[in-house]
Amino acid sequence: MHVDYSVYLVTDNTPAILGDHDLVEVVRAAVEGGVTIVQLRDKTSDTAEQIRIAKALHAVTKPANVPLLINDRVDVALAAGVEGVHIGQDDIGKPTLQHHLPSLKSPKLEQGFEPMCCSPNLTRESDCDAIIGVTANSLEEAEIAAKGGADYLGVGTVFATLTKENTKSIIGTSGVQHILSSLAQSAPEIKTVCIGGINAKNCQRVLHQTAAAEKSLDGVAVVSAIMAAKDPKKAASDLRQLVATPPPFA
Ligand code: TZP
Ligand code: MG
Repeated sequence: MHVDYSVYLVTDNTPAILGDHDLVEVVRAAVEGGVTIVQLRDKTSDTAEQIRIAKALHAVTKPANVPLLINDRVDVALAAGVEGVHIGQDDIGKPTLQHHLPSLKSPKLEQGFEPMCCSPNLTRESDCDAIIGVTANSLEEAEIAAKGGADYLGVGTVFATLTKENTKSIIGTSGVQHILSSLAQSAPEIKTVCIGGINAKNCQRVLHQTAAAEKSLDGVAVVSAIMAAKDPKKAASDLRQLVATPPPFA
């Protein structure tokens, strides 16, 4: 499955970000504007509500061929039949990640742990093709996730952000570059996006500064730059265009 990571939207349903907008309508506008992949990140809704939202988002993303991933919740992803999951280091912990990531990727069932598949109805042996993403705040975390078989890494936090206040570490563009340089040797195939404080003003600079590494980013992941925008469609389309264009100072 070819996945375009260039403009990666991570949702947020908190009033501080979403205001009085409707989540599904914001994602619809963002997809129309050109986001290439979407992650449902919902820290407040219960399981049934998350499945309902995931299905509503999938009705928007699937016809546009935009993959939908669910943050943390393999069960929600399976129930909604979406394309994958994104797993945060804080959410399941390093030893668990190290242990379970290979079984998530493996087409073989491991005891007590269902591998993620595009649809719960698919034959797991043959059709397991889920996208698995993992957050990496450091080189160590990146290497563990890469060894475990992650398809992509969300590298960050690049810049301070109000969206996720308890972020462990701000690594800046130099931190991203450090991780990319090492991955160029150890996991050249793995895809990478950066996250944390990325917006239309800084995305080209971030891509440019980190591309000095032997491995360049495959895209930028944003929450507030689209979810909190007055016009999410325009915000998405601006980002898409900026990411595809070499910066004027290059
Ligand atoms: N993980 C690291 S930073 C972050 C997440 C989910 C939030 C990024 O939000 P924003 O609004 O794009 O800075
Ligand atoms: Mg998480």
